[in-house]
This record gives sequence, structure tokens and C-alpha cells, in this order.
Amino acid sequence: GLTEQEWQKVMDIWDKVEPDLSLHGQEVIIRMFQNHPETQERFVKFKNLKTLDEMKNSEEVKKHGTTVLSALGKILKQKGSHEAELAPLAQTHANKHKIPVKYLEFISEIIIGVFAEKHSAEFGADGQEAMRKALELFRNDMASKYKELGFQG
Ligand code: BLA
Repeated sequence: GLTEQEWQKVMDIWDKVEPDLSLHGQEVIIRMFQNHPETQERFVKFKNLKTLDEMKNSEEVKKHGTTVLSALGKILKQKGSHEAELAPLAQTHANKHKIPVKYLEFISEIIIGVFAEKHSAEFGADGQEAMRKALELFRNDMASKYKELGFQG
């Protein structure tokens, strides 16, 4: 788990991100598609987006980015006691979207990278390390749920 100080660092950076979830979310999704094109194939609604411009102009990408970061924010605010938030997410991600844990690793690193770029002054090495630990906890708990649900992940 994380110490209280580490959770505090995670919450501090979240305070910076929260006022504009859609901008941060859009960047995260676009960068995931660009760095790991196989992730884009999982989205029926995004398969048709070919160029960076098409991605940037897509209201649907923005909307998905907001969905992702709102869900993540709710989870992080539980400081590890996120069972109620995780269970339904693991369910859809195992059974419906079939998202491997590897993709959760991809997006975790991208989230840290995008936040660090946008908030370099507030998000130093210790903040990044705290966020990395929080995202690892999220991922490990998703992976256990995947196992319970019989999804190899
Ligand atoms: C949909 N993903 C969703 C939804 C939520 C999240 C809340 C809508 C409700 C649901 O279907 O359960 C949440 N998505 C997240 C979170 C992260 C995230 C918290 O990426 C990351 C911290 N889901 C993933 C990853 C992929 C992914 C790494 O976690 C990458 C391929 C895909 N999520 C994915 C897909 C959908 C979805 C394909 C359905 C999108 C749609 O058709 O509307």
C-alpha cells in the first residue's frame, strides 16, 4: 500500500488535473493510441480514426478521456479502499472490452507522462513515484478480479 504522505501527493496532483479532465483525458487517450496502436483496435468507435488531426478533432475521444479520468479520480480518492468502484470496472473490462493488464500498464505510464508534462513544477519525482504506486495498486487489484472472473488478462 501507500503511506498517508504518498496518498497526499497523489491527491495534490489530482487537484491540478481535476479542473480540466477532458483536456488531460484527451491527451492520454491520443498518446495511448499513438504509442500503442493495438489499444485503438479495442474500440469499435475509434477504429476509423486514422490521423492525429482526426483524433484531436474527435468529440468522442474527448468524451472517453473524461470518462476514464473521472473513473480513475473516484478510485484514487478511495486511497486503496476501492472495492466498490473496481468491481464493476473489472467486470466490463474482463467480460466485455477484454482489456489485458498490459494495456493498463501502458495507460498508467502515459497518465504519469502527460501529468508530468502539464504540471512539471508540482509533479516532481516523488509525486510521480507516489502516482506510480497508486496506479500499480489499481492494476494489481484489477488483475486479481480478472483472475476471479476467469479472464487471463
Ligand atoms: C470503457 N473505461 C470504460 C468505461 C470506464 C472506463 C468507466 C465506461 C464504463 C464501462 O464500460 O465499464 C474506465 N478506462 C477506465 C479507466 C482507465 C481506462 C479507469 O482506460 C485507466 C485508468 N480500458 C482500459 C484500457 C483500455 C480500455 C487500458 O482500462 C485500452 C484499450 C478500453 N474502456 C475501454 C473500452 C471501453 C472502455 C474499449 C468501451 C468504450 C465504448 O465503446 O464506449
